[in-house]
Amino acid sequence: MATLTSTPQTDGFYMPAEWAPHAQTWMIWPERPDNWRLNGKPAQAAFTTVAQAIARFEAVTVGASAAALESARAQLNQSDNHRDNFTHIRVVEITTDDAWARDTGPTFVINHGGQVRGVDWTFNAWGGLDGGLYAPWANDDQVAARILQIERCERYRTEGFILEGGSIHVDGEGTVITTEECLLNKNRNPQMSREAIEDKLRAYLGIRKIIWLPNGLFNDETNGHIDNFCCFIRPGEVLLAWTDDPQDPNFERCQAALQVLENVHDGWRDGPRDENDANDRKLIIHKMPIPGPLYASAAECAGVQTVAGTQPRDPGVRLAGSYINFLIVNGGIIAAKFDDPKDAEAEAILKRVFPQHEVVMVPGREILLGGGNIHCITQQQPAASLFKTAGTDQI
Ligand code: KQY
Repeated sequence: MATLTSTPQTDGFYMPAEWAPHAQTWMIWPERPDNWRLNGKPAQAAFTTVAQAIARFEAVTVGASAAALESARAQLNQSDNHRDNFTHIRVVEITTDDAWARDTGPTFVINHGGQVRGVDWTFNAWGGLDGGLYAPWANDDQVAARILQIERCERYRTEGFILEGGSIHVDGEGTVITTEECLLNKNRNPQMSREAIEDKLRAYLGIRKIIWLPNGLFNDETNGHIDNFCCFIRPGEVLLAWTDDPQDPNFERCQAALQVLENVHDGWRDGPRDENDANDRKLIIHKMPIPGPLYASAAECAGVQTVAGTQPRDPGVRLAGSYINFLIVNGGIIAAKFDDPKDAEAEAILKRVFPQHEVVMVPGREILLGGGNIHCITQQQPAASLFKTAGTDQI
């Protein structure tokens, strides 16, 4: 399919909210032994649980290397429980460097005619040679193009502009939320001003309003991705990771984020307006506790191969555990639990803020040991519509 030289914004495309109907969710099989302990076996079991949980609600496609293709297919479609009720999980060959579909997959955009295209951001492994998590990353930078080719979707490529899907959350009505810690980091697009980066977000996400939180979660390996810290649950409402403990290194981060969310003003280019989101709503803010503090055990760290240039594993380093890192699917919420005392409260909050969805909590520790969680390892593909939607002129 064609690589387009225009932008989604000029073509009338925009990124829909995660709760808009999905055609499917994409994942990538974890294989990298210097990130996933014990040659990825426990992570493969954890990814399988996530994939099967999603496949109860919508189709799932998993990319795996040629060498792992058959093993992945067998594991993903094996069921110990005759009551498991998931649809067959498709496995396709994709050569990758690791397993983070949120960040290496395309950001899908739609228009009011029901068409779906994809944005292929340039990827540099969360910082390139300045704090990035591994090198080389050339295979990962090809993932979005490969997925779009498989799906026969037209592609926008932001050549040279670095961004990961985990660093943005949209409400589908014109507002994006992100962090300065990540998008303004000198290891992403150091040559660009904040205004130039905002222009890119408008052009490729079809949004009008940008909410900048100062930081993401403490010790997040991604330089503070928003998807581990704060997300939209519906237009005008956000869920924010929260601690009341002043000793927690997240305390100042949460306070600073709340301050922004409670006082967002004017993100418009064409003149100041006293407003909150792109539709002039004041945000409703829900708080979500942070699990732990969680740490990897010495035994868990010992199972990860040590390779120069790859993120080392150390039991003294706090893990960036979060209940925010969930995926919204068609009719469901797939969220991580950590065998932590706060799991029950997190589940109750998710059920309260998503009363129309079935909340499914699955074990997240093994994914967290690799540096992320359920949202980070998934990428939703919006449903194409054969019929023109009513649409609005607001986007
Ligand atoms: O959380 C993510 N979006 C990616 C984390 C990558 C960690 C690699 N060790």
